[in-house]
Amino acid sequence: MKKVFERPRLLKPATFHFCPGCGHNILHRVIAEVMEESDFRDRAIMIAPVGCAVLSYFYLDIDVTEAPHGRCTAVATGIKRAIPNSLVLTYQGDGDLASIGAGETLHAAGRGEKVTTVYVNNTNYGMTGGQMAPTTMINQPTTTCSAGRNPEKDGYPLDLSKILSTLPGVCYVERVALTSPANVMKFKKALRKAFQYQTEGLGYSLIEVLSACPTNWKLSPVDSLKWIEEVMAKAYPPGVLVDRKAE
Ligand SMILES: Cc1ncc(C[n+]2csc(CCOP(=O)(O)OP(=O)(O)O)c2C)c(N)n1
Ligand code: SF4
Repeated sequence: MKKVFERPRLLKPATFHFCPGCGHNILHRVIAEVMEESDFRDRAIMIAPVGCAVLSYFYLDIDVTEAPHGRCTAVATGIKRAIPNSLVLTYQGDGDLASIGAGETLHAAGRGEKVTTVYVNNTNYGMTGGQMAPTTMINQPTTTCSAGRNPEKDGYPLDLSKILSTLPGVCYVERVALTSPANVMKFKKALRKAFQYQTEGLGYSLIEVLSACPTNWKLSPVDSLKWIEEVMAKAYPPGVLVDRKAE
C-alpha cells in the first residue's frame, strides 16, 4: 500500500505532552515539515518560550534553545547577529510574547531584526492554569476574571500583531486561524514565506496563530475550533497585516 502520510523526519518519535486538540500539536508538526521540505535543518535555530511549548526541544530534531520570561526575540537577536546565515525562529505564546516579552518583541521588531516569530494566541496563560492574558477578549472569562474581562478594571485586549505591522523594520505579519486543514496549509505557506523573507534579509516577520486551548477554554476540541471561527476571529481577523515585498 502506498504511504501518503508519515511522521516528518525532524519530528522526534516522542509523545506530545500537549492536551488533545491543542494547536501546539499541529504547529510543531508543521514547523518540522517546513524545515524538512525547505532543507533548513542545518541552519535552523529555534528559541522556545515559557508556557506550554517550553519543551519544544523534546519534539523537534533541530537546534532549540530556551529563553524564559518572554526574552525569545532578545536571544534571537544575539544568535542571528552572531551567525547571520542561521534561520532563526522564536515560538511564543501570547502570555510570553504580548505580556512579559512585549518590550523585547517590540524592540526587536523596531530594529528590524532578521528573525521570524510564530506567535501562538490562545487568549490565556495556558500552562499556568488559564489566567487572563493581554489577548483575553472583552467579556471572556478566565480563572483571574471569572465574570469576564471588564475593560474598566482589566483594560483592553492588546493586538500586538497590528501594532508591530506598523513598524518599518517589520517585513511581514500574517494572522491565521488554525481551524481546518485548509487553514493549516495557510500557516504552512505563511511560514515558508516568512523564512524566505528572512533569508532575503528583509526584516522581522511574525505569524500569529489563533490556536485552540480546549483545556482552559473548557470546550471540546471540536467546539474550540468553532469558537475560534465564531468568536476569536471576529476580534482578531485573519489575513495579511503587512507584506512589504508585495506593497
Ligand atoms: C516572570 C514569570 N512570571 C510568571 C511565570 C509563570 N508562567 C510560566 S508559563 C506562563 C504562561 C504562558 O502563557 P502563554 O505564553 O500564553 O503560553 P501557553 O502556555 O498558553 O502556550 C506563566 C505565567 C514565569 N515563568 N515567569
Ligand atoms: S493548557 Fe492549553 S495551550 Fe497548554 S497544552 Fe493544554 S490545550 Fe494546549
